[in-house]
Amino acid sequence: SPIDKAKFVAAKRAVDYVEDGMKVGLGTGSTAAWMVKCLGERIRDDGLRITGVATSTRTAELAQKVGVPVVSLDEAKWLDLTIDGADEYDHNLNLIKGGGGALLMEKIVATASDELIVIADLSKQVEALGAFPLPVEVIPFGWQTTKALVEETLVNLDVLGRTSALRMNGATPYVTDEGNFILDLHLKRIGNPRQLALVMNQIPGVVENGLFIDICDVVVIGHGDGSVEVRD
Ligand code: DER
Repeated sequence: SPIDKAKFVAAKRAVDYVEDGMKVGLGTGSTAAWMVKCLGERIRDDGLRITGVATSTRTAELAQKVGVPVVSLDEAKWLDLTIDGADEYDHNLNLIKGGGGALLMEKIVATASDELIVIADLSKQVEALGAFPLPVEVIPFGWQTTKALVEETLVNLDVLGRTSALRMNGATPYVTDEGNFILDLHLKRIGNPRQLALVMNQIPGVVENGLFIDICDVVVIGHGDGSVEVRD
């Protein structure tokens, strides 16, 4: 499909930034999966030598499968580059991430990197963040209280919508790799993403949110016709 082609060409172009000897953060999601596969090919075909740090167990499993060596973040300590997808990016390269449920490890790994390259198709580009529900990771203890506090906090902030929903996995709550729950916030439009990102993480019970502010350095945009655009 054109979207799949767009994701693939963005992923392939981003892998050009990877140099021998680098420590690379491996993102999560369908676009990042293409990137991991392309890395595996360069390791096999060009003898590229890199060390990967995964942002989810499913990315770690894929990396294993395609021959990308993976170590823990503690072992790597600091990374040269992280390549990851996004659910939305705006003109300031601020992001909403977490559609794939990996936002906590993704933000830790991205922040532990000299550079974050986001790979995306054009459908992720927005004038303002917030059409995509904002994922907020919360600990399971007292999550309904946390949810109420989150919604109460939204009343005083520059957002259009104010409802949140517990992310489910069938009939039970979705559980992240770190054993937490996710609330998806239906905000429609976020007027001040920087403020919202700061306020969200002050609420007791909230572990992390999917707003990536001043973290992304480059967005590589793939198109269905195979062309690629780099924005930094
Ligand atoms: O969950 C995430 O943050 C993923 O990167 C997600 O936002 C992008 O997933 P996709 O590449 O499958 O659209």
